Amino acid sequence: TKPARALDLAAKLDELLEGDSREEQLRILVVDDEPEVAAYHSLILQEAGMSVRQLHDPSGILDALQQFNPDLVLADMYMPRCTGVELAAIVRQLPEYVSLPIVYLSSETNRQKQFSAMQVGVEGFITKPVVPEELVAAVVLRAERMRTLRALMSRDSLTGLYNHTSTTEMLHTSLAQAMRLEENLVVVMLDLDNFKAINDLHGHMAGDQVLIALSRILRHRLRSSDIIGRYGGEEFALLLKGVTPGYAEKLVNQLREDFSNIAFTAGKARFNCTFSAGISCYPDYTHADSLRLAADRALYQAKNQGRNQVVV
Ligand code: GH3
Ligand code: MG
Ligand code: MG
Ligand code: MG
Repeated sequence: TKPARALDLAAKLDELLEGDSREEQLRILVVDDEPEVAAYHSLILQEAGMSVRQLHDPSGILDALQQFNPDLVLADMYMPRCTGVELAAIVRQLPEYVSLPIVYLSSETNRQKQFSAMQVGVEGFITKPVVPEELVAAVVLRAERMRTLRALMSRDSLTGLYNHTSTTEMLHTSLAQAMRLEENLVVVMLDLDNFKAINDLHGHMAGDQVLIALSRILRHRLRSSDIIGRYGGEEFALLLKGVTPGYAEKLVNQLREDFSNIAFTAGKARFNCTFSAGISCYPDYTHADSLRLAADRALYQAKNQGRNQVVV
């Protein structure tokens, strides 16, 4: 049985994701200078279904965070080269880890010492020797909350698509992946046509319905490995992996046609909306910025040539 949801935010996330698959396994980084102790705690968490990485030398913390991207750090409080408090202080200096939960495993019962640990932003203490069920419950609760918060932060609240910041990050990671796998990566920049006029004529709410409709059709038509971002107000970015620009052009043209046939209503008025799109591709362009700029240039050309079209 699942524990009760800690926050209503989880319900908001489910609504945003609309049946998209959520990453399942929670990732936990276990830091302990004693390998047997680390292995024991790891085993408890793994048996509860979590993905665990062990770190025995706390000086490797930043690399471990970067490579493993955990949802929670479970750290021993006393280690020879670096105390748990020092460890937390190092982690908290970096903006991307300010809200990463850190839980101490410790035999420390001294209130003053626990308090000074709390001051560097530690989420809680679990006393050793651990009761496996308690350890699992304490970790799952905090790690799930972190996972939910991260997912919400990466999404746009109107459409549930990736927001500008996470789309930009994914352009970089997808490009690196494409280079590694020697695969194509297609970037599509897509912008609604004369959208200002739609807002002016039919109201902002009707405009919002158009944005939601487009995001739904994109979700339903693209593969789960493709990335769909709301890049700006009425501008979307698609990252399509392992396809040719020619294939992407056909796909986006089909989407364009189907979208243009949707009849929107606002009061008694009925209206349609179209989009223009520009396409670029790795390996034609080999940097994230040049890929995006090339897709932008193609989009600009599509607009100049009369809108409601796709340019490669
Ligand atoms: P073009 O075909 O050249 O792209 O013309 P356009 O009117 O679409 O472009 P412009 O950049 O002039 O206007 C974009 C409009 O998108 C203006 C802005 O109010 C609207 N917009 C941006 N974000 C939202 C939103 O979240 N909801 C609604 N309803 N409108 C939005
Ligand atoms: Mg120790
Ligand atoms: Mg526009
Ligand atoms: Mg625009």
